[in-house]
Amino acid sequence: MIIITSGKRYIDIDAYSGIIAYTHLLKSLGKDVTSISTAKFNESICPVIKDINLSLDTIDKNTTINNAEFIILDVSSPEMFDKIVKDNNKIIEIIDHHTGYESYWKSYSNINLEIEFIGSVCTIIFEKYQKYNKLDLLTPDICKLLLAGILDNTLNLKANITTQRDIEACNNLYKIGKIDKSWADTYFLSCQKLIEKDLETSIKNDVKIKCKDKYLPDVFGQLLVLNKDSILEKEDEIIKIMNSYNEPWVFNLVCLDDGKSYIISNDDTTKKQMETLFNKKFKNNILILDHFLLRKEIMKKAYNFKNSQ
Ligand SMILES: [Mn+2]
Repeated sequence: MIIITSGKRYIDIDAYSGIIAYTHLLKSLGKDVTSISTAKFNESICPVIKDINLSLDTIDKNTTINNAEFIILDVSSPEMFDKIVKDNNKIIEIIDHHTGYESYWKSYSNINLEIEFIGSVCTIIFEKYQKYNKLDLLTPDICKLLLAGILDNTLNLKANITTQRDIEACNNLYKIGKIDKSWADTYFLSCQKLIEKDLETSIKNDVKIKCKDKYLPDVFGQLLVLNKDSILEKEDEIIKIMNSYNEPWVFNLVCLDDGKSYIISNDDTTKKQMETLFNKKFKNNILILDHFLLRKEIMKKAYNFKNSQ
């Protein structure tokens, strides 16, 4: 049996949808495959997504994890893998768009490695449907899942990381699923409502820890919202939640409707790092980027910056 899974602490819509859609595809190719995650779902897996009648499989007594082989999506740093992955030699495939671990996996000839700096893993999964000539298997529900993964991870196709492949995948998915383009707003609004309902859980389900050695503090939070106003009103609450990690932290509030990132920090060293990195000044605890950046883009920028010093 093959288990398709992702990260251990939380998964987002890119991983969630990618796992479901890839499982569906490989099953149609006759493989014995199941989708399992023991991680929490972050706020990108919102009510609009949960209303879709597709989900991951559950572990039951018939699930034989010990003999399984693994496919891992949307993560390639081994310490971040779902806890059910205990042996790298059982991994047969890794598909990710976070860079940094390409050379680590080179010595594992058992692994089909696909790491590309592209907008979304869901784009790669969509392309696999094309490659295997299985586009007829893309039901409107699967199209919606893949669309949400791409739209979320590319900031509605406006993030710098967005490639032509992401755009084409979205256009195809809208068309194949007969989905109106206004569905993107329906999706993002559902995420925003979930965040507003429980800010603390939303933040904690999307915090990256151990960003060290990358010219960044150890704790890096991020939220993606349609509109920032109701969130920035709660700046004090965000600071309190981030302070609970007892480490220097930085927080990236990505706002879709004005296209900006609001970088929040209350620590002098971190503020100086961010000011150097972006050549911009904090005003109190907030530094505003004129064009939004995703955390993975900021991490890459910080990593390159550090190595150029
Ligand atoms: Mn992703």
